[in-house]
Amino acid sequence: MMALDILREQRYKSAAFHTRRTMEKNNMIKLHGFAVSNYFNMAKLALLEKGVDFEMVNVHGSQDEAFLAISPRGKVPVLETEQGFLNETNVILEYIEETQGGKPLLPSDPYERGYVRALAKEIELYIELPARSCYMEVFFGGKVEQAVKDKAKADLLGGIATLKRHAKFSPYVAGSEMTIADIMFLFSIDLASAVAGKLFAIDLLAELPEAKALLAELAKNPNVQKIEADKNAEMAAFIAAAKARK
Ligand SMILES: N[C@@H](CCC(=O)N[C@@H](CS)C(=O)NCC(=O)O)C(=O)O
Repeated sequence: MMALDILREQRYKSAAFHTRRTMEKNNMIKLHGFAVSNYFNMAKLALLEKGVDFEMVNVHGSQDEAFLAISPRGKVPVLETEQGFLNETNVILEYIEETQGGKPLLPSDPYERGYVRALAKEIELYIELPARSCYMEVFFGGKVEQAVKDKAKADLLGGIATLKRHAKFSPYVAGSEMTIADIMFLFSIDLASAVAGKLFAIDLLAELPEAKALLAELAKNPNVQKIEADKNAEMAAFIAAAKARK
């Protein structure tokens, strides 16, 4: 082969490689959200645990028309797939589980899957959401009405009692393997504990040492550590912006 042909062939191969890379990149899953969002971090941890190649798009929740077009309630995370956008974290976690290989985050047995899903839903509805009603006062220097705080306290205690009754913590929430229930747990319990400590002077996990042990175990996970580092890097700017908005 002449030198020119070799050069042409190399150029062709490199162009084909570049096109393939670009296509792969365009088809790559994109996770929209920001590093301080606990729900965003749930989806991010699932992707990292599975070793999925994904891109992050830094965006905050908003009611802007352009954002509402991809997230109907204006919240993050949003997962951008080849077919379109998906919102709601539990749905995103399920989609990731169904479409991506890597480490399973749901058991194969349908009943066991149901058990994990029930735990994840209980943590979201009965722990994360009541705690969230007080985030404005606990994290952003705002004020929350006493009636809201009273309800949050009763709901949170009910949520923790539910978790104690239903979870296994052996050592993971649903048993011996890490699942989406642990992901929901990890990124809900820390915030809920902060709310309970600061507003009600309660150690939310006092009756649940197994949960404290699991948090300590999960804190050793390199992907959890990466998410924590990314979160801390963005935290000061996020809090300043949130306080300026209030
Ligand atoms: N139910 C939603 C909740 C997501 C959510 O509350 N995200 C927060 C950030 S952690 C958000 O986008 N807040 C912006 C807003 O409400 O304007 C989900 O499961 O994804």
